[in-house]
Amino acid sequence: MLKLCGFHVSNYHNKVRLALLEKGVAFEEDSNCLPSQKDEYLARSPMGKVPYLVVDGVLLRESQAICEFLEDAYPQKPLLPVAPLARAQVRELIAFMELHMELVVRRLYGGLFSGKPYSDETRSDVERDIAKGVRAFKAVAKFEPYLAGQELTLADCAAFVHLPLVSMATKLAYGGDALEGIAQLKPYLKMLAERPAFARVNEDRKIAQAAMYARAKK
Ligand SMILES: N[C@@H](CCC(=O)N[C@@H](CS)C(=O)NCC(=O)O)C(=O)O
Repeated sequence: MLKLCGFHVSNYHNKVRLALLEKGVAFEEDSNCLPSQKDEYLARSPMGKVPYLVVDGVLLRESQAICEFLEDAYPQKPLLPVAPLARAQVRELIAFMELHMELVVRRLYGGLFSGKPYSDETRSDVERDIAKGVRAFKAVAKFEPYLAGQELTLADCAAFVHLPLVSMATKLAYGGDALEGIAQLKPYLKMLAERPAFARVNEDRKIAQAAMYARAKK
């Protein structure tokens, strides 16, 4: 049995949840599991992050490693193409989005969402680096209608959770959406949001986010 641990606001948790739901793999979930640097949590997740997946008592961390495990273990309803080059292109898209877009704007999150201001240097470094990430993403994103071509893949699970954060963070920090110039993006995200698995993850995220804001206001 599989158990996914994390919380519904986490983009990386939601990426894995989307893959599980789209693949139709049965799983349990602990959605009250928060990142922590406490020893007890680090014993389960050595980076102190979410998500992690429990597979028959064995713990697996890192969303991409988890998604690739799911592909290998549950090949029905694949989210990676068969051809090696096409598989690599999906992974390339995910690397561009995660390493060169989401992780870049993540440097602003403390300042934007938790009142821990970032420096002017961070502000300008992020502005420079996100432009590179967006350039790379635009060079490979197909929108035909999915990111990697005609089939839904893990790249779409990643895009759905990460790209709205890139838009939100850059709007807040710079007054303009770094993804504004990608005309296909809004209709693409809307199309994904109509799929039952994506609608469910989005709805649960909104509920969890509203609860989080309500707790923070208290
Ligand atoms: N590379 C990791 C990133 C996971 C990640 O950054 N998760 C965030 C929540 S969205 C987290 O746990 N942050 C707490 C921390 O970094 O200490 C993955 O793909 O699973």
